[in-house]
Amino acid sequence: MDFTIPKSHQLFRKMVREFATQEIAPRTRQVDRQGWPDMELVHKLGEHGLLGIPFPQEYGGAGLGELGYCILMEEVGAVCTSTAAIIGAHIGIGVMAIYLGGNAEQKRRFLPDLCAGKKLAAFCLTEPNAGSDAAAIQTRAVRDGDRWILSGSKIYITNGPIADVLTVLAVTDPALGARGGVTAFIVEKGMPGLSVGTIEHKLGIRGSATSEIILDEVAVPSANVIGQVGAGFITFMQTLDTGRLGLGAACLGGATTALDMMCRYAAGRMQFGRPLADKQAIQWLIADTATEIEALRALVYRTAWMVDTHQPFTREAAICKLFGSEVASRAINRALQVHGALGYSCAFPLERMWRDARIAEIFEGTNEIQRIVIAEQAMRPYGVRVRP
Ligand code: COS
Repeated sequence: MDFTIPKSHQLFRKMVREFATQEIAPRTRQVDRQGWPDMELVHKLGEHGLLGIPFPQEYGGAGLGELGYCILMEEVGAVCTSTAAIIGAHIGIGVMAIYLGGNAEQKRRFLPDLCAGKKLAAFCLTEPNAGSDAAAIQTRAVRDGDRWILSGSKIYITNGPIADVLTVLAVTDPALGARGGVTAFIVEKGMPGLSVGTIEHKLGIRGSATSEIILDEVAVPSANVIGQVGAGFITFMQTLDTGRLGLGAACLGGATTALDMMCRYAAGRMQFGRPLADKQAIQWLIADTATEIEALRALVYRTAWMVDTHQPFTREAAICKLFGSEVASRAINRALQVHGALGYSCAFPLERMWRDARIAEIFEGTNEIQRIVIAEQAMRPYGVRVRP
């Protein structure tokens, strides 16, 4: 659907592609090996204005909307899933929670530094007893005059160890639950009682940093309550909608790279006196992957247009995330199969891509949760409320 993309955004794609090729791609293998982000690269992302792409210019963003964000995620996802995960945790959910739920003063206070990459964000929802069941969180916030005291722990937080600004969901009224009893807070690095717990060692996206976040009676000023007290669950759900779309875009990039690798190898690899591309078994893998990628591309960019034109998109974002993660996993798995033992070798990038792709079926809401969200939306007109 490139034909619907304005010139400004096409130029932006060109710029990001150059940046991704020159700055990100050469570090992809190294960040995977070291199991930690390259902080120089994270700073460069900020210096190039890439950490505030969708947000309005008045808050220091590039003003390129969701369309710009999806282009960014597609191009970065094409070369490095770890870097896409860092950007997704920052823009797609961390900063997005403040942008969607915060008041003008909070956006003025926090967004400029976050958009410039002077500060990095993380989104803190998941807890040991609350993964898919987001409303079951136990982190507690108790009012104390003009501040709130937060206690609890969050786990599997992407950017957790390197974040300066954390958007945190906590229970403020256990009797009300998700409907009015849960509030979102902006917690800042350096606040007494805030600490980084266990660092995760992961199968993939090893070039991103994931950790536990511990809140031990952290005093957070009321000015850091995102929006209204009790509105946090809805803000976090709306934030996840945009995050899931961006993740679908990153998967589109990864799948496209896999198809490119598959075709390139099939064209050059000779077996039984003919290139692999001459064999129908390989052609069908290529054809199925190309078909799925085109469907995903149409889905992602149509959904971005829906966001930018202020239409509801919860269902479409869940579809992008579900379909995108499965398309990327299938595409990379097929590319690995076409490459045979070379695909399995650590000397070649496909094994890393294969490990990296798996997380997209799990984080930002498992694919099982996406199916529940999609079924819920489908059944609404029939008067049935689908429950998890
Ligand atoms: N946008 C706006 N409002 C939403 C919403 C969305 N995307 N999703 C839910 N809500 C609203 C509901 O409409 C409901 O309000 P009303 O009863 O007034 O209509 C309220 O929030 C509670 O929703 P619901 O009853 O559906 O909540 P559940 O506890 O049943 O859980 C799911 C809903 C499963 C969708 C939610 O828990 C979820 O998304 N879980 C996955 C969490 C996740 O993605 N974790 C990843 C961690 S971050 S990387």
